[in-house]
Amino acid sequence: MNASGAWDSAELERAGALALELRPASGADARLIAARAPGRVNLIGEHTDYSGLPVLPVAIDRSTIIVAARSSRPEISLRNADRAWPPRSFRIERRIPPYPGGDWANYVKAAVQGVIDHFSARGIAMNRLLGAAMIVDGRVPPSAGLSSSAALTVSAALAFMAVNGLELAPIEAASMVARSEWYVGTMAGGMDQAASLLGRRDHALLIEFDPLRVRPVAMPADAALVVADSREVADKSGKVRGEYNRRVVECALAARIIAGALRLERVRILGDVVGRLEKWNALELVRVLEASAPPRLDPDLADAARIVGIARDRLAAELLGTGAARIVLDSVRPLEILRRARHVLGETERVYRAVVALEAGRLDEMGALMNASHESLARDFECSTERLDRLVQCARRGGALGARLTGAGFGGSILALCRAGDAPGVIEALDREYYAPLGGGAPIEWARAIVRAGAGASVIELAAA
Ligand code: ADP
Ligand code: NG1
Repeated sequence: MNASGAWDSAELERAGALALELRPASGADARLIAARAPGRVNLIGEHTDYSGLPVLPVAIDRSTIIVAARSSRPEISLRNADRAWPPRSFRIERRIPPYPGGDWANYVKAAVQGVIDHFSARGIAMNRLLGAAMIVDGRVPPSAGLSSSAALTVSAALAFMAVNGLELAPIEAASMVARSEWYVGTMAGGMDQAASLLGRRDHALLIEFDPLRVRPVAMPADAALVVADSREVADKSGKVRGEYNRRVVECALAARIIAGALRLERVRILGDVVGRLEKWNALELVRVLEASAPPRLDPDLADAARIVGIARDRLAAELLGTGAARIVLDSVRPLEILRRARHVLGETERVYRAVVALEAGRLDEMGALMNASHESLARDFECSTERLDRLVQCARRGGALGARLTGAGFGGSILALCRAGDAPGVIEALDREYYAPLGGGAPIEWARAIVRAGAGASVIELAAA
């Protein structure tokens, strides 16, 4: 993963500045490690990853950088270039207790815990680990649907592994980090970490799961991607977590309803259903199930916990403890749940059609698929908001070929696909029709910007000063 070519000159400068801040604390000539991990936007394939179904994201030219100095003490001491995130320090031990929910350093703890679990499960002794002083500089806007959390977790995992001389192929690291983010309480799929680790310049990534695999798909040269922030915070370590986790559970229950109706065995997630029913058109399947009104299913929380494979008490805490969403798992309505499945199964078809459209350079078709994705997320998955819908409409009116929410939704950002020459006009339309009426002055440059497909995460060693 020592690919210094993945670093642009601005990132190397940022690493140099962080090194200057870190060195006095860590000894004048300490050899330092620098890890960078990008955020991502998702072209299509939303809320499919945790059902084991495909996604088509793009790693973006916005990254988080961590510079680390080894220390013989088994402790991670953390500072952040943005003083809004307070310093933290924690002991490296077999079971690292989390900070209270919402603490930024939990993502670093998640990464360290993930590395320890991964290597111990493979018989590598983890009792003599080195600690590190780390400083973080994140330029992926947080809680905007661009995976700042994955950029932080991936860069922390890479830095911690490098400090300890541990190596993993990027694809293995992606599986490891994906699972380790469950530590913060979000039952996420593996899209963000895979995109961050496996990103390729000028390419989107078709990512499939179980087992994780990736195929780069070239972005047509005349395509431009505009990201626009709704200014509605979608904080998954906070209030959005309950809604997100509820969708994960609903999709697992949908798989079970479908399996029951079709007498399929060994079905855990919707991906298992798709795998077994190749002859079915997925949307046709949902239509049949709707028409035949499957029997009412009243799973209790223990049942749901077993289906998604985590302890009942933890599920209860994650789903019910947030207060934001009243999760009523004992009165699940199968038809509502089937709408979630309709989105996921339809979205799966759209992902594969999108790959064909991109490879053929058919941007109009790609735009139409993105529009259909948004409609399905809004209507069936109920994760859009009035603001996201409005932003999507503005982008389309401004000349985008297609626009949709990107990331988990419930706020956050949208992504618009445009012909390169039309992107400035789309941004102008967003400023005029969306940001100006919101008030609060002109939007900051990053609130709406053209993003480019960039390289995946990597680690370099910084020369001693
Ligand atoms: P996203 O879609 O951006 O991943 P999340 O809500 O899942 O949104 O994660 C955002 C959280 O990640 C922040 O609240 C914070 O805890 C953490 N985070 C992200 N970037 C940084 C950073 N540069 N410094 C500190 N914490 C960060
Ligand atoms: P964002 O909103 O970027 O954090 C989340 C999940 C993804 C995926 C999408 C929806 C996390 C860390 N990531 O992305 O795995 O499920 O929502 O497609 O929660």
